[in-house]
Amino acid sequence: MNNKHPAFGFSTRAIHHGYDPKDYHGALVPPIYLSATFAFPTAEYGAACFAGEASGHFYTRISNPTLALLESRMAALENGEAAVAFSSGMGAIAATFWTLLRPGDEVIVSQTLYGCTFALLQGIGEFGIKVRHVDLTDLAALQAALCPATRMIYCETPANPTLRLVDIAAVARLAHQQPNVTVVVDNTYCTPYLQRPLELGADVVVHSATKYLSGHGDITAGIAVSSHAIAQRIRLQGLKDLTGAVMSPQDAALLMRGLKTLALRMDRHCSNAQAVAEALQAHPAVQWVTYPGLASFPQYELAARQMKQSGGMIAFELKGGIDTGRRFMNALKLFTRAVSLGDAESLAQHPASMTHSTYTPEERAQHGISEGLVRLSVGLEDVADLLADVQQALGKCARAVARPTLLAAHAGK
Ligand code: 4LM
Repeated sequence: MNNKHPAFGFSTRAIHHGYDPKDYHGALVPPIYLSATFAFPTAEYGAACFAGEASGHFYTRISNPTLALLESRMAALENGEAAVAFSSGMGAIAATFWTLLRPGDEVIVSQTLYGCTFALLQGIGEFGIKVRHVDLTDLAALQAALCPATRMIYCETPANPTLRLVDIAAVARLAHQQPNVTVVVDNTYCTPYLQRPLELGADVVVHSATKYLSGHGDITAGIAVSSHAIAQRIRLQGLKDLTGAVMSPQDAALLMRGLKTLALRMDRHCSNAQAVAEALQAHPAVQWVTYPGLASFPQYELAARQMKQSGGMIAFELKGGIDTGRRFMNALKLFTRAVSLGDAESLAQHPASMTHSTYTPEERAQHGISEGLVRLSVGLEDVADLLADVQQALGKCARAVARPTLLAAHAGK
């Protein structure tokens, strides 16, 4: 492991990294620099800033002291050299693609991705970039797909919504046998508390910071973490010129507030999700359940090796498919029916008709997203209350599934 920020533990860095109150009138909490532009002491200094010859903040779309503090903290948590903040996860992903890919390049992407990332890739395909979807759990398939035009390998692990994992170290090893291939990992589901892709050989980590990182469902935000050299390119091309998707300083402050409790929250998300996943697995109305902390999880060994804990996300399907799934969702009283994830509140949604409706039904089948899959983002409530809610909703489904069976049995008499 190549630890660039060795001095303090994870939570200490999440709370303190890069800030000393004595430099800011003793203010315990970093001030928010609400300024779009910054004064030049002289015209010559301004020109030097624009020429990249002088350092310092001069326009918030390029940099801002509040964003800079957040970025240095995120780099410290992901163990990268530098980070760039964005106004959304999609902003971070789009800026990374537009910076690192050019017409004629090829990008290899894992089989299943968040719906808007999938749509973005279809979009960049129209600009002469070839996108190859490959099952990255099959290293022979990856080896076969790599070619001299390959410039990037992109994956989510765990994937949204199937939770399928990619072995980051194995993929990075293979990718880096070839020059000029950048491995980009969307670490939204895990956060750096559970998984640090850069330590496993990835080159760039992207996040929807809308989710666990901020943790309270009150901002949309994104982050890209990498080496100084890649971050500088993403900042000056992808952020400044190609997307303009800059994070607001207020959102950076809210995100830093969220980071202070990230480790505590993730521990609770994981233990609550484990209990809910086990309850689902034990229930007769459930067809299948996928959660990296269940011994039945197909990549259980990889999950244990690559992730510190199993995360807060569950995918499952009820007997009777999506009709029963909708009955389950509508019966929930404590879980909220909503997209997004990583909030204090537990959320339930149906990917095929919501977050992954950007895929056609045929594409969903091809990419392993079943029509009946229900996704849970398990929140921070008391686990007994969550289990009671899931059990009562499952009870309604079990009766609904049992009824036609009983009717059929009666009809047969
Ligand atoms: C959702 N997800 O799944 P912004 N990467 C991953 C994601 O899950 C998302 C983004 C990027 C959901 C949003 C409605 C793995 C988003 C995009 O939403 O642009 O911050 O992140 O429910």
